[in-house]
Amino acid sequence: MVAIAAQPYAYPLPAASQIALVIIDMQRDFLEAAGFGESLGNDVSQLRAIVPTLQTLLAAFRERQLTVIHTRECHRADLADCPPAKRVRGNPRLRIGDRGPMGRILITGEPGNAIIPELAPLPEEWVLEKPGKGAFCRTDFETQLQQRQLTHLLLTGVTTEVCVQTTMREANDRGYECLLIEDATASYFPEFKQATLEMVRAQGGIVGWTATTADVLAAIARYPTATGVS
Ligand code: C5J
Repeated sequence: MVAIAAQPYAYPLPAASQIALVIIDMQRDFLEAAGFGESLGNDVSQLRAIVPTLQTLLAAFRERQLTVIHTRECHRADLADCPPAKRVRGNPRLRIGDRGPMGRILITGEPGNAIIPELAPLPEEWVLEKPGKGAFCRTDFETQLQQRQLTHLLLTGVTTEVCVQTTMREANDRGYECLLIEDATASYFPEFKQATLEMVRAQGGIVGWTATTADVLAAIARYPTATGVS
């Protein structure tokens, strides 16, 4: 069996056509000053540490022509897809839809809503816009996964305990085999990241698996590259 060395036990690798790297919300709004993350009072510099790791994963997936899915948390300009509860909760400096230095906060098409340049999607890559924390909430994500016959999702991105964990739980409930890449996800709260890793792999993998980038790269090296040479 070809597998990724993972916790709580080895994660069996499917056919190359069935696996996807899911990069959640690596947007300027969460990683740069004056975006949504900072408006909530967070130290956004903490999230940058995973960028080189994600670049390595992205290159390995692209080299093998494996599916890459980028997500963006965003809303329509008229906020029709933003529940009032989401907009009014708390006491942020700038609310969703307010104008900040990077354009309107968390609004699709605004400069701050873009994925950071280091991880910019290729024109042919799948970019899922999602109004919720989870990628399945009010999107066609499940339909698209089914149409493409994807069954195994390797999750990365930010923030671990919010959009990443919500998406992983939604996917797990729908029957997808999910693995969270430990050093390719980050939180504004390191202790929340650690707790998430432990809770997803507890009880025999109740939400899924976790593994390091090194172990993922070692395993996917079994898939042929576009040129046939690894
Ligand atoms: C948050 C996210 N934290 N992408 N969004 O509001 O995790």
